[in-house]
Amino acid sequence: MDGVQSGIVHEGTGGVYSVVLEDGFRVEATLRGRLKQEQRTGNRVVIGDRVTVSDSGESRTIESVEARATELVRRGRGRRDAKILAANLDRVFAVVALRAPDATTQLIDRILVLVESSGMHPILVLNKADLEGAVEAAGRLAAIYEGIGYRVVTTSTKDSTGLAALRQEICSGSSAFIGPSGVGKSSLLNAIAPELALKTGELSKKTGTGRHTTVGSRLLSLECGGVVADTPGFGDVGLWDVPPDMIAGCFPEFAELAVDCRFRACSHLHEPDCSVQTALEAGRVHQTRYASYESLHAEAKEAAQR
Ligand SMILES: Nc1nc2c(ncn2[C@@H]2O[C@H](COP(=O)(O)OP(=O)(O)OP(=O)(O)O)[C@@H](O)[C@H]2O)c(=O)[nH]1
Ligand SMILES: [Mg+2]
Ligand SMILES: [Zn+2]
Repeated sequence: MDGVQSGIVHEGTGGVYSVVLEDGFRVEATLRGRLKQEQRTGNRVVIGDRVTVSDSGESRTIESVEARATELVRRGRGRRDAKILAANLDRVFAVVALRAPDATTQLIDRILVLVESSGMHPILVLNKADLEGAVEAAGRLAAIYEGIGYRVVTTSTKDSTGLAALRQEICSGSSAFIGPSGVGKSSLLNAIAPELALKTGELSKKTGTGRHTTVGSRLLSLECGGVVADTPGFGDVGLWDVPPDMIAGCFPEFAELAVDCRFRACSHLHEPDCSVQTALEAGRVHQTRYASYESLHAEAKEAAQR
């Protein structure tokens, strides 16, 4: 059976890629030599990539990779560490837990910036709304983030809060769930689409954090339509190699104000006539957001000097 078909990469481990072809069949394929070369230079084939696959009858080979519409990038320490988590996503859900482990605005801002630095606007999911004190925390956080323009969905896999709203959003196009370990990313996907039967894990008794139950990102086909990536929780959400002057652009409410700063390249840290600082003093920019900006900017600057 000869011929070339296009498809989407759903999984890739140890040099073997699982590709769902246009006709719905799932096949395993390896990379054409030329692509392997690119792989080594960092331009890796990732989940969500649209590829063409040839079939020799005995084996299947990925022949080409289409240009990506979007790339979700997690930058590491040093530019070479930049890791593309997924390609061609329509939307990203930044998932945190209101309790166990408690989300802080610092953590949320870091995750939002990670997605914004890839040019996408995440949807914020506040999970574990059933736990004590969680509803109050959800109200506080929703006020901040909805005020900036983010869509916020409060959920619980235990009492089904928000699941219908979430289901509606992931049943078309392609989505990814990202966030720390133990916040309930896999549990949420199981609650929305029980056919997935994903592995979920208890929290560590000692630290109250997740145990990194999900290993490796996979794109999953949902019965309701749409594909979704369940990703491993990241423990350390710091030190991405985003150029320092790109950080302000990852805070949508700053970008809007920045046009009125006296200097075009204003860092919003110490310049005179800075409209972000003016808005901060007037209470129109949240102190927690500004604090996150300061620390992420400092981190990015430090990383750039290394
Ligand atoms: N109380 C409560 N617990 C939840 C909720 N959702 C998930 N959990 C619990 O949180 C723990 C971690 O859930 P997982 O779904 O494995 O978390 P994860 O984000 O996929 O974690 P990693 O795969 O390690 O990144 C499990 O013990 C779940 O039962 C929720 O809405 N409420
Ligand atoms: Mg998981
Ligand atoms: Zn400014």
